[in-house]
Amino acid sequence: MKKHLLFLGPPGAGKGTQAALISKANNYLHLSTGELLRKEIDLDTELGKKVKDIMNNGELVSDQLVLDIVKKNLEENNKGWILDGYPRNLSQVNSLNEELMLINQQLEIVFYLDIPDEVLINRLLMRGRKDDNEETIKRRLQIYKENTQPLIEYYKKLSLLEYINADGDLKTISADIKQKMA
Ligand code: B4P
Repeated sequence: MKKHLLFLGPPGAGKGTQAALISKANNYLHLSTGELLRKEIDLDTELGKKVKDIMNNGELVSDQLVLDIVKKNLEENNKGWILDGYPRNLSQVNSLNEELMLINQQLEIVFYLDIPDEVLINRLLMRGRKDDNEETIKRRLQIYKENTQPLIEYYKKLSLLEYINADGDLKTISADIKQKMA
């Protein structure tokens, strides 16, 4: 069973949903940069104050800031892990590569959760989080296409990419992921 996984895909593809299911079933660390940042906002910490408006506008927070969060969590962890929502651009890929070299671990599979734009827009509007309004979703999608989508080609070239059709029911999608992890 592969232990070092990354979930890649547009906002609303279900990265967080599937990463939570798979990490719970395997007792892996679920490292969601979005979730950790939202926690800081809820607790109204200095960090939370810094990122609140950026996140509510659908922009990416600074690479250094998310790197600090990722490093701390990976270095304190002694089990398998799933990176959810990180890396989101090529600079974050380079930082992650350096960190993995430092802790002597390797990424084993990158799951690319693919879903049509209209399905994810509807999902996010139904959820209705602070950053789930029509204008912010459009901005998040644009940022995804400009910054994150190139990572698909990058990981494909490294033969790490596994394609997942994320337009379906939860169970079918997790079964597909589990089968590809084996
Ligand atoms: P994230 O928290 O990563 O959220 P996301 O990409 O919007 O959603 P995800 O794909 O995880 O969807 P989910 O499972 O929740 O990012 C939020 C913000 O944080 C970013 O915009 C950015 O500002 C900041 N950020 C995070 N990481 C960063 C980084 N590395 N660098 C810089 N900034 C960063 O699913 C969405 C909805 O669909 C849910 O309601 C769910 O219940 C539903 N759903 C899931 N699967 C379904 C299915 N199969 N069928 C029907 N509904 C489904």
